[in-house]
Formats: sequence, C-alpha cells, structure tokens
Amino acid sequence: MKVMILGGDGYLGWPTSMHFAAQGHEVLALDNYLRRKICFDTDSNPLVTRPTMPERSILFEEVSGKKIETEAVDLCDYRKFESIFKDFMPDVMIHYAEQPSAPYSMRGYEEARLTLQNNLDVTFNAIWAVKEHNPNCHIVKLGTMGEYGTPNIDIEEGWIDIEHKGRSDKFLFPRQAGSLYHTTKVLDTDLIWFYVRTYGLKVTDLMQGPVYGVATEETASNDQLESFFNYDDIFGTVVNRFIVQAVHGVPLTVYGKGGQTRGYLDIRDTLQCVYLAAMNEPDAGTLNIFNQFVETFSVNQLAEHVQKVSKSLGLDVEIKSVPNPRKEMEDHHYNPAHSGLLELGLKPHYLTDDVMASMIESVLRYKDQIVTRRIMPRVSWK
Ligand code: USQ
Repeated sequence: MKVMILGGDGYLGWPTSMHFAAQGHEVLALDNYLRRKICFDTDSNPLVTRPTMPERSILFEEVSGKKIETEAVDLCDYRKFESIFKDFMPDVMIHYAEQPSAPYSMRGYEEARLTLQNNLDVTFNAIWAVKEHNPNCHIVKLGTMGEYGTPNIDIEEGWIDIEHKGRSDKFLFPRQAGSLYHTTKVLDTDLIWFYVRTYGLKVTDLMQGPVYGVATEETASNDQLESFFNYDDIFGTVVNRFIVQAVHGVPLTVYGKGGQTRGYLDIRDTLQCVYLAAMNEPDAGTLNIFNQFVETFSVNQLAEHVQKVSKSLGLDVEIKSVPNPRKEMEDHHYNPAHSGLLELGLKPHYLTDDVMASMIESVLRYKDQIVTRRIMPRVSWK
C-alpha cells in the first residue's frame, strides 16, 4: 500500500513510518517539526536528541534495506498538502499531525490558538484532499480516550444507542474533554463524522490512551532510531515521567489524590493497532471507532509499580503528591470498552515488571542528561 503519514517525525509518527516500511509498504512521512520547535521553545527537550527525518531515513535504510520518503512541510498550507497528495496518491493516510500536549494547550492565548488552529486545519485539509482527489483513500485518525473524559457511566467504543420517549437511535458517545488539546480532538471527530456521512469517506478513528516506551522491533539494531523520550511536564506522559524521576532520585509527582485512571498501552501496541486499523478499512460512508489501550491504571498504581521495580534495581524511590495543576476528577468511575482491536487480532504487551525494568535500565544510561527543572509542573489550568 501507499501510506502517507502526517506528523511522521513525532513520538508515534516516526515509529509508525518505520513499521509500515518494514512490512514492505511505500511510506511518505510528512512533518513541519512543530513538536521539536515547541519542545525547544518551552525548555522541554527530550532525554536524547534524535536525528532529523532525512537522517533517520538514511539510518533506517542502512539497517533494514527499506526506504522512507520524507518531506518537511506545513500541512496547514492546503495548496502544498494538495500537491503532495496528488503526486503520491495514498491508499491510506495516517493522521498524527497535531499539537499533542494538553498542558501546552492550556499555557496561554498563543498556545491555545496554535493548538486549535493547527489541529483543526490539518484535519480539515486531510479530509478535503481525500474528498477532492481520492475518496477511496482510508484515513486513519489518531483521536484520544481523553475525548470522552471521565463520565459516571461505562464508556462505549465510540457510539452509544439511546432510547428516548419510546424511540431509539445511535449517536457518537458523549464527549467532554479536560483540556483544549483534547477538545480539538472532539472537534476533529465531529468534522470527520460530518464528511464521512455526507461524502461517503472511509475513516477509522483510534481513541488512544497515554502511551509509554520508545523501543520497537524496528529500533532493535540502532537506538538512534528510537522515538523521543520526553519526561518534562509538557510533553512527557506519566509513565515515562515517573521512570525518569525514579532514575533521577526525585519523588514521583502524583498529581492530587492520584485516583485518576486512564487506559494505557506500550508503544509497540500503538504500532500493532494502527497497522490493524489500516488493514481493515471501513466501507464508504462508515466511521469506525476503536478504543485503543490495553489495560487501565490509576496514577497511584503506576507510581507504586515504578517504586517496586526500581527497588529491585537498587533505586530507592519516594512517591509524593503535588497539588494537581489540572482540572480533572481524582477519584472516579472508569470502565471503557476496548474489544474492537482485540477482535481484529491485537496481541497486547502488558506493563509487566520486566517491561518496566527494561525501560528504567535504558533511562539509566542517560541519567546524566536529565534536567531537574523540567520535572515539576510549570503549567496550571487555574
Ligand atoms: N499525571 C500525574 N503526574 C504527572 C503527570 C501526569 O499524576 O507527573 C496524571 C495526569 O494528571 C493525568 C494522567 O496522569 O490524570 C495522565 O496524564 P498524561 O500527561 O500521561 O496524559 P495526558 O495529558 O492525558 O495526554 C497524553 C498524551 C495525549 C494523549 C493522551 C491520551 O500527551 O497526546 O491524547 O495521553 S488520554 O489521556 O487517554 O486522553
């Protein structure tokens, strides 16, 4: 297949590009390096600097013999997007090209504006290019479990049947996000659903939980191919952050009561899920939605797990609640459905002691590069 990856330099975009190329698909990875720029501007650089897209592509070809085409381009510019789309004519378009940090989107006016504009512009341009030039192209869109928020009922897989005054119908499951970033994904969903039902597009929306890890099958022979490992408060997700904090010898930063529960997955499972989604395209006019995570944990459970495994590696780790910089429920019901991807064949990697230990060991190699001032929360919702 011809696979066009929007956001091909990102935390998930680059591993996805390698994964599809490794399976023999023709891959074009597009990115404007926005994530790298924001990391630099906010003093949130990852633990290890990673090569640029063309450099990564050369390294990947050396180890795999497979080529990934790359291009630095701002996908908010529709004329450029359209011309690349028409030249490449993808069978599948995988859309990661969004500003992905909740804290960044809550930092101030400029950051909120950039998040809203970038995320919706790229989604709209992706839909428009497909609608105009190849409605057969399957769009695989990365949504987020955070679109649903934490309602006091079980979360269904994208849709809900509602009975009202003796009649019934099927609707998108209610969404009520907890940050502007998550809200842009809710807006994406509405935009996509409108174009799917009106113009017969084929879209799969993957509602993903927080991801951990950086190593995948494709990085085994060269760790320069690994993804970004952010541990700062803006781009670092909670598991990656706790591991760095454990290695650095600072208390694990549980926000508030620590009862916040989310659905987590290993980066290797992101690749499996996106691949399975791409291989199972919906019919024209259908929006498939899958909840993409493999197990749920509260923040306290994660902190205790990191503490336990660290101890077995000789690290003495303290857990300390800090005032929650976010506005979110700290103690709530959480029981989301997630059978769709398992039915398609997902074989989960769970967060075992061994997986945790190997992540801690790989961070230990870069212990000297951890920057203390990036650890405590610097952005507040209040
Ligand atoms: N948390 C802590 N301590 C920390 C960091 C986070 O207690 O030091 C808590 C947060 O308050 C939150 C939970 O851990 O309750 C998860 O936070 P996170 O930073 O790992 O994840 P989040 O901001 O929700 O966003 C991440 C990705 C985003 C993706 C989302 C999936 O950055 O792109 O969409 O995970 S989900 O959370 O399911 O919406």
